[in-house]
Amino acid sequence: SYQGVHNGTGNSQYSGKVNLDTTSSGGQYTLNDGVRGNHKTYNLNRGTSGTGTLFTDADDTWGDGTPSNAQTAGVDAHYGAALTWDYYKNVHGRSGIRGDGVGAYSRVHYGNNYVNAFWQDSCFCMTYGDGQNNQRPLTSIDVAAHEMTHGVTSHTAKLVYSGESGGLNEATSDIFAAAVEFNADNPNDVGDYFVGEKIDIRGNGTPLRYMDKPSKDGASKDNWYSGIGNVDVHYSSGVANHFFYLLSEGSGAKVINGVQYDSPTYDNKPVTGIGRASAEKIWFKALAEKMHSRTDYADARRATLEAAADLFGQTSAQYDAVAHAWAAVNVGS
Ligand code: ASN
Ligand code: ZN
Repeated sequence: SYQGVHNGTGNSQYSGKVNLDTTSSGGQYTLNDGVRGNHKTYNLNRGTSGTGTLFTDADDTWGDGTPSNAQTAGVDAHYGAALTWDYYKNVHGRSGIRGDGVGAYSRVHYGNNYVNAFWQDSCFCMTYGDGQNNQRPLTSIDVAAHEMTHGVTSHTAKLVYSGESGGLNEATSDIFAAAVEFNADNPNDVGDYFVGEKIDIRGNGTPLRYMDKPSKDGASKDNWYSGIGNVDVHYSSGVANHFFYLLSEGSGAKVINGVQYDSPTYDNKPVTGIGRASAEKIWFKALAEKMHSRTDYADARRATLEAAADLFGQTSAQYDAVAHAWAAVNVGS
């Protein structure tokens, strides 16, 4: 759920009309979230360095839902950061990316027609391009949560961004992107196991990634194989995304929030899901307490089994489901 004071109102591009937490200063309002570690949102105005200008507004009503209004991307980014903050705080008891209550900051309108978004440890900040023709800023809830989660990973397991650990790093961002979107409970952006379905990065309405069957994107891997460490981390992530989907929802056909999924298994054995909430708890505990910079898929299996044992016991259905879900993506003992 979305907490805070909500003095402001935003007209976002992807999530409808949203509440915002802003700060009143000198007769104006700024996109500075005083209830979430002073997380600020800046307008780079197509620049590529520094912080540009902090968004300000006279009446605390921001954006108009279209990319022609410069505030709109700021609304989506500020809202996504707030939802992600609330998710880590409410669900995992973590206060901010470092767990110290200090906010990061967001920068929108990076460059010209820039079709990406990214997290940087160096600035403790996340940055968003405006997409094709500067019409589709990469500021949807799931993309914001994905980027902010890179910060969380950097301050927990510190998974190295290459090889199998890189795939696990990417998957961690996709897993919590889905979790934040589900937890947001926003009728204009309902939860799903896709990444980037709102930003239409391909221009044909398809998502950037699919967690139930990652290979649907034409590049991501559904199952582990020897040598997967040599593929791009955004595709080797498919194995863990698929694991997480199976652990949460189980194999086979399923409709969630009106969306049809159909998740296959490598071993052709069915997997019974344990629900998102338990799966999220297991992945977070594994990330925060069991994984390290060089964790590979075999290590991730052990880490999540240990987390499941700690949380639910070694004879629990949850523990068994973790083992079955890893077997279903070809990660064995
Ligand atoms: N948007 C990409 C990501 O967060 C940027 C990158 O390749 N690191 O994964
Ligand atoms: Zn990423």
